[in-house]
Amino acid sequence: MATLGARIPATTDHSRARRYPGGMPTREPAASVTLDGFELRVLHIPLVSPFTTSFGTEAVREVIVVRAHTPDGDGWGEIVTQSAPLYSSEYTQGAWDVARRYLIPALLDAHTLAPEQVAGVLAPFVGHRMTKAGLELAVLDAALRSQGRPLGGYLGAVRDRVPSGVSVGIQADPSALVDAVGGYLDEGYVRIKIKIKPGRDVADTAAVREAFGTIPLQVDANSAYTLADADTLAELDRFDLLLIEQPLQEDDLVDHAALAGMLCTPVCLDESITSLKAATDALALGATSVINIKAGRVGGYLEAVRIHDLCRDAGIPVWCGGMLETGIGRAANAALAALPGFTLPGDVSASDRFYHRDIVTEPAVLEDGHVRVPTGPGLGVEIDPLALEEFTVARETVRR
Ligand code: OSB
Ligand code: MG
Repeated sequence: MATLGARIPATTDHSRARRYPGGMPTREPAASVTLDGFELRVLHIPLVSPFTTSFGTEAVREVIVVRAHTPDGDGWGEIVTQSAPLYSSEYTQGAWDVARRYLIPALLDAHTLAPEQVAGVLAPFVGHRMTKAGLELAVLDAALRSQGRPLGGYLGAVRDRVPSGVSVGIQADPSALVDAVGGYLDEGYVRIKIKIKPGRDVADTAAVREAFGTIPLQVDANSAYTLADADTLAELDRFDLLLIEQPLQEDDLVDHAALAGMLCTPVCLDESITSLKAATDALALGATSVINIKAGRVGGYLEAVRIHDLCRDAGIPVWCGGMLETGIGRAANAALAALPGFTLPGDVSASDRFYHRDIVTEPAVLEDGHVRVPTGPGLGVEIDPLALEEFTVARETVRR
């Protein structure tokens, strides 16, 4: 299914010419689309169980779904912000406002454009990467659907299915955590990630290691520590973890580099990697030796591919992170995770890990520990209009 060698052309690139002295690899750009309008919806989708991280607990996924209207059909995207600015500075109402007030008008003003031009049109507006990513995905989906072309092939996927890891929230106590992890292992998940926070780190990790032996295991702190906690974090070294994800705060690149020098466990950045430039800087500083790539956090799937390319050339392993995506973002993440540099299992779990009911007609399922990369045009999944309607709590259409 793959278009080998297909790569996203960089917009502003530092190292690309050096890495490809014979010239940039060529790839087939997506078709241009004419943008007549965008529909935004806020959805509230109940979670199968509350999800707790170091920054909070959610029982309902609040998310924004985007529909791009074009004369050749619609395209769908997802803005992965959460209801409050706890994981990142972005949040639902901020995303909604910046989308309708600035970003969508700029795209409608451009009117006809290729998906590869979306980031450039939106570049004057600082930040708001998750919002930009959701809009870009809707345009990309519309363009690829009009061409009958799957997103995976367009991005450069080389696999038809991806190994599926699961992110397990903080539970009431270590024994409840062991129960939860045991359930996911029984389902076939090939890698376990547990959330940690101060006071719920060493004992929780020890309990999982003792219960399940040498399973592929990693931990995610979501920025809950400081360098003063280095001794506690070094206690995790004895559990032979794949990595520790984002122990310190988003801006703490220098502190992450210092911490990495004190730990045997590889440090992996999530929150800190907001762009190709941030990834380049973090690697140069020695702040990270593995990268979690999330398209929303970095401003879109095209920037995500550029970070993948950078890491692949630098020999840095990457994996695909998740943001409790609906079937829209989950399909796109499966496509992204099928690129060759994604050498570690990602947080690309089955839809039913989070949701009883999804908003697509064929939600991602776990088969032998893997999730299939959709092969239909664009995202390769169809929206279930009844489910979409059921979960919609706010809706607005912005037209030219
Ligand atoms: O840090 O990876 C994270 C969910 C929301 C916000 C941040 C994170 C997460 C997860 C869940 O860990 C990943 C998933 O969607 O499976
Ligand atoms: Mg994380």
